[in-house]
Amino acid sequence: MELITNWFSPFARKVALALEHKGIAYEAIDGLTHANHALLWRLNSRGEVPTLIDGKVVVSNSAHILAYLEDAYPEPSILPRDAATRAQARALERLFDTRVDPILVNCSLWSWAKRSDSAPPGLKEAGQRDLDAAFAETEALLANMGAFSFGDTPGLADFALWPHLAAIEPLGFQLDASRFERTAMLLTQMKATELFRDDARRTRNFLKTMSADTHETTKIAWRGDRIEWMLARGYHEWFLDEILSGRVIWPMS
Ligand SMILES: N[C@@H](CCC(=O)N[C@@H](CS)C(=O)NCC(=O)O)C(=O)O
Repeated sequence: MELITNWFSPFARKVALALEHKGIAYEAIDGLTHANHALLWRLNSRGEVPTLIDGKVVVSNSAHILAYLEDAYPEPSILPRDAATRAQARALERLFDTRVDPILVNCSLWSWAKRSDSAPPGLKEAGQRDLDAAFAETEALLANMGAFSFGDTPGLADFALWPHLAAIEPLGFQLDASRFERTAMLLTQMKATELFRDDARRTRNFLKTMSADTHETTKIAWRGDRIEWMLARGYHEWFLDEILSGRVIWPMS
């Protein structure tokens, strides 16, 4: 099996965690290097990681890859047993994929991309406000949590949440444990678990080696949810300037 990945991508990390939890061996290929640019676009028509190759089967989009893995390699399962709780696990995945990811990525561009400007005023504060709203929803979805989101072993929701939750404090945001007790407990549990610690180490090591020689660091790939958050929070002029300055990569060839 091959995973077209990138260790900075929360979506690729989600899939890698599911593969590792299921004990499935895979070869990781960084799809976002200059060298693998053509390969990625051949496999994934949006030019995004992750994409999974399992023999003749090629699957893109992290949620679909996890669904494929659960169908093809059901044991150990990464889903709760009953349909209603499965729906809750997927709701958590979607909340972090589409609402939390845009905030963290958009507000952190200045820490990893090559830029000469500063973040527009108020962006970080808007980010924290919207993160708090997302954490409030997370608390409700975690109402019956065990050690992990839906029991005593990690599963789909944990794999989806971890890359984002692990980035909150390093990016200068807060997860207020007095207001978001379950979410904070979950993060503490993950930080004490080898599977998640290994993932964090891999990402830290990757970030030490990433450079303009190997990866695109000036232009930013803008997916729908990330654009939506910028526009919804009033940064349309900033975004227009990004387009006019040629710093946007669109997810279409
Ligand atoms: N919905 C997709 C989103 C994947 C995505 O946004 N991938 C980003 C990295 S986090 C990407 O590959 N962007 C292209 C680029 O950076 O060139 C999924 O869940 O797999």
